[in-house]
Amino acid sequence: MKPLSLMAPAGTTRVQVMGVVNVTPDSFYDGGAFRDAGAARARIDRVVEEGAAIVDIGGESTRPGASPVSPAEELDRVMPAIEHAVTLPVVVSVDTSRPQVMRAAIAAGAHMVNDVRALRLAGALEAVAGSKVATCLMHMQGEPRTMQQDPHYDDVVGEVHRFLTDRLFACQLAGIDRKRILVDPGFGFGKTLEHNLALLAQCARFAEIAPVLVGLSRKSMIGALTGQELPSARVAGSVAAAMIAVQNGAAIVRVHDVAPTRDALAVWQAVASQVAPKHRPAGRRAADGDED
Ligand code: 9MG
Repeated sequence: MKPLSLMAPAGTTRVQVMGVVNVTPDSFYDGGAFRDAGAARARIDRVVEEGAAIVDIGGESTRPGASPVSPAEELDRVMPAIEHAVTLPVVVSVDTSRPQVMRAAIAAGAHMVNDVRALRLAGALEAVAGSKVATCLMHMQGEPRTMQQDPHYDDVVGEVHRFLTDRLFACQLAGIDRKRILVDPGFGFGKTLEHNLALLAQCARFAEIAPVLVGLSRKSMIGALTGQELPSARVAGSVAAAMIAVQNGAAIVRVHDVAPTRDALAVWQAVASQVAPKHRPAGRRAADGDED
């Protein structure tokens, strides 16, 4: 199948929705409901029907406190789902940090590697460089098991910006064309609520580096801001956060709730594509012959 385009053409504002498919038994966000291969296929079909341009398939939880799984287990979880997804009209992303999983997914036809470790594991840069796939480089301070224990930055936006710039440079040195690269500030990955809010408010800074992908969906920062304990009750807050990110320059939003995000984006997109009339000083009315 022909790979679908990931990036909107320059000068356009087409924002894309990436639907989350966690094939894990312990996902914080969806209760691991999609671990069974049939259920994972049904979830992928639903995400595509609801309008996701990209599906992001992961077999290892990266939620705070999560422990790693073996490479064999990760492959067992994700490969059947990837083999199904590549038969559908959607960009297929594999959410992994392991080069062997990247290679297997790419060989099966995946179009993108989403790596919360920004291709820092040995062999990961080479796995992507030896292919034509797109990649998302995410910032994370620490490792999932301990990252939320005491995150600290002197200047969170500056430090995340520097990290992503350095990783982009490392990718280019390894032979990955920068047109294939997206960056992600990594909301909730070794960050307090204040860090996350600063990053969201200044998301446009990261768009200076590369197209920006954000994942805010159902995260604890949304719970903290709304008082919603249950991740499934955080949909409205998540959609609001995604729209703020888009307003601040994000190109791709990674979400659990595709349909409500798609609808909110349709409204945003309609307004964003309006051409603003020229400002007239107060008290002056348009007259025939006025140039506009
Ligand atoms: C896998 N995963 C979980 N959260 C994520 C986020 O915020 N961004 C990206 N790129 N991947 C994520």
